[in-house]
Amino acid sequence: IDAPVPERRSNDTDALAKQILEKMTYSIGKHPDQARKYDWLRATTLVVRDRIIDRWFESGNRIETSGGKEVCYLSMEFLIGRLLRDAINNLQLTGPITDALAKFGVELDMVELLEPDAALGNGGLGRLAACFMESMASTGVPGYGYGIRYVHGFFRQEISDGSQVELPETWLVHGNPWEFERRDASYEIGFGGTVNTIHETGKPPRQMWRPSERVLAVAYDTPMVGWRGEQINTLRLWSAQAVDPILLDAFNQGDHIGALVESNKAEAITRVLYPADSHQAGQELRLRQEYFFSSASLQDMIKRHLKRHGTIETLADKVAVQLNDTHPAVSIAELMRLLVDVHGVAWGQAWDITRATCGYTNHTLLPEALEHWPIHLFERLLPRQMQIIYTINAEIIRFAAQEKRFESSDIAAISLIDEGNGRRVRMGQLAFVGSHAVNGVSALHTDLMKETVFQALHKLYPDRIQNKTNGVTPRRWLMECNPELTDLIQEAIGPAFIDDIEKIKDIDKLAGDAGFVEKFGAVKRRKKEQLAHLISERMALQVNPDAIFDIQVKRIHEYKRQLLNIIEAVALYDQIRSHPEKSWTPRVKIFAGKAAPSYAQAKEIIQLANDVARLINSDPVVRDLLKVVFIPNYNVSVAEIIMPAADLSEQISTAGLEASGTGNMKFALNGALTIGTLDGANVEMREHIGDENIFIFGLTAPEVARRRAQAHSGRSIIEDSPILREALHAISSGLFSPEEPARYHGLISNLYNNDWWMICADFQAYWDKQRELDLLYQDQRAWQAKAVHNTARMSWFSSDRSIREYARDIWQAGPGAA
Ligand code: DL6
Repeated sequence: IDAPVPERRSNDTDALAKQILEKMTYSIGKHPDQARKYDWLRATTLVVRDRIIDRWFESGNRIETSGGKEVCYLSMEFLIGRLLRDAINNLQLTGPITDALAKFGVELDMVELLEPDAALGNGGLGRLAACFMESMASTGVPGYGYGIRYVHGFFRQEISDGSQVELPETWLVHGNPWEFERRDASYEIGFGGTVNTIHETGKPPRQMWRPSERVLAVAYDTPMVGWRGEQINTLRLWSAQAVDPILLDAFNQGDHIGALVESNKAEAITRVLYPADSHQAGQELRLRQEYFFSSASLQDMIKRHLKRHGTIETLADKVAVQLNDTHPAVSIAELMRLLVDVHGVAWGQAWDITRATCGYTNHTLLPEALEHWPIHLFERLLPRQMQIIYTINAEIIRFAAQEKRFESSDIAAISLIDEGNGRRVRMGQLAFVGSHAVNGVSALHTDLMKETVFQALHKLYPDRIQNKTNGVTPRRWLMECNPELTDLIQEAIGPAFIDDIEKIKDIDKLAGDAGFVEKFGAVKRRKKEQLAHLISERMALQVNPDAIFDIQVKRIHEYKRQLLNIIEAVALYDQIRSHPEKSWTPRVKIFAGKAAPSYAQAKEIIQLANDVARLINSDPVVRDLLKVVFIPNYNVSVAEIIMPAADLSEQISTAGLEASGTGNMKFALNGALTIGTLDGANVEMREHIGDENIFIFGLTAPEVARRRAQAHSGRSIIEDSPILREALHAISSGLFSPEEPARYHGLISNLYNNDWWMICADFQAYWDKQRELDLLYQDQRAWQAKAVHNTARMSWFSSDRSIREYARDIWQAGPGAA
């Protein structure tokens, strides 16, 4: 249709101010005199949104007319955070919007802080998906993010008497001005029922699934704004609704609750995000969530493809589906079902299309996180998909056994069905065999994939696994969270690095320039003051911005070893008290992160951090030399204040267990030095930053594996190390928990008996590195020079680079693709 296209809105201050006033009046229905702070947020968001929409249409038209390939990124989690600052920054409207709001006496900074965090993810995996959405738009890769519109995102954490308390998160209570409900994009999703074979004359028999239950998936679209607003992609999140909103018969018979049962059951699918990042709960609702969003996304993708290209046969040429971990792995079976049963494609061709279309990213090798579903549950909920999985499995096993002559142990490892564990469907194996490319998220992790969980599959398909090291978007994680550093860099080397982060390398040479290094240190000091202010406001605790800000923020997990860090704090406390005459470098040890509600050991670690903080912070003997802080309710917005304020970034996981890490990248980009193990992306960070600018300690992954195989215990190490022994004794004796002296007995005796996470094994090396850092910090010039090298050499860890690699090697999409 040749409908008129609205003119692009003007971005000058007066036009913006006029439009803000209009939104306040006609969309919000308030006179500026009555407007509350939240109304200003809404009016500003609507004005920014208008400017995005114009460009959104243009991006949509471009992909329609170019006939190019689009990417569908399927992820159960998108940890987006706030969007207003990101959108304003990427549209380069920060100055004009600030001025326009000032005309009403309103500050943009204040307005931005009111926006709730969209916390639709648990941690690394979800935040990576959010960085990838921004980088896809910024690098011109057209595509959709597909996920779930959880009503309640990641829980709000409070600390009460030192322990984590989980409270519901309610990001949608004020409505969400960024999203558009698309009732025209809604699909039926089936569960349960039976599968019948249909015989028609002249045609091969086919399978027909008759689900016993149906729910509706309704799309909500949020624009994802790329840098300079040149490309806007779509994040399409699915909300579940009942096909029949109310059972009128039941209602009319007086069963008012029963009348709503179906509706409640349907809506439950998208009500809450499961709050576990590395543990599979095995619950039916989770499988329903996974299938629900996978099926809706694939149906949507196929519908769009058919509308554009008319035939299903070209699907793999026009669409790339990326499975973000195994959560959407059921997509392999569902895509087969849609192709074979719904679109009449022959099995062999459907399998070729499925494999050519899909790619799978693995984000963890932790055994407890690998998804596998009991067959009886899978079969009951998804009977046709189960049949398809059996058929795929039979073919793969035949190929391995007959063509490749694999032994039975390898066949057992390859099988999509785990026969040893009460019969379960292995989602990792399903994702692997149904994808043309399988990737890990750091070089080390990719090697470990080949050597461990996917060893047999790697032998069967030796070209399938590749590495795509993670990255973070420099817009949010430098420009927006650290405008002071951005300005300083721009002053020194000009603005080119803003468009091309590789150019940030130009500041490397300024590490030898005393004036620049001093200014770099001054920016860090300012960011530390801002964090000190947050700590003072939230926790009524004063910390000294001249101390080393030594920060570990991430999910709480035994393998991430917050416990090692806490034990070091206790040991340091002990040493400061025993040797007050020494010249100690003041330190503030800062922790933040959430524990999965069912993860008892992680919650115990939170409590220990808080107990240790309580005693140390109130001890006048250590004065300003040591403080311990646990900042509650870590989320993306808090991270944006924390990352630029760190002197020292703690990346101390047991080697071989952290797939990549991305916090490590955000910290280093903002000039923090890293103390870390040779784990995940730390390995590659060392290669880029230089061994002399990163502080690596501890056992390597093969050394950890060897010790574990020998049933390593911590006892002899503890007995030989007075510093460690004293620290453990202090914790175990109840020094930090006088109200319950035995509180940490179990935690500490585990270290004596087993030391599974190599805390004792790595303690001395960690302690020594920390003391080396103490000394270095006393030479501010030397420290800040290393900090400059860190910022200068982190450009490779931009998610733009990661996305370009996915686009080139896996998707064959985006600029430069044929
Ligand atoms: O790849 C993103 C992120 C990595 O940086 C972390 O190292 C890894 O722990 C995390 N994995 C998860 C667990 N997911 N699952 N399943 O969040 O992924």
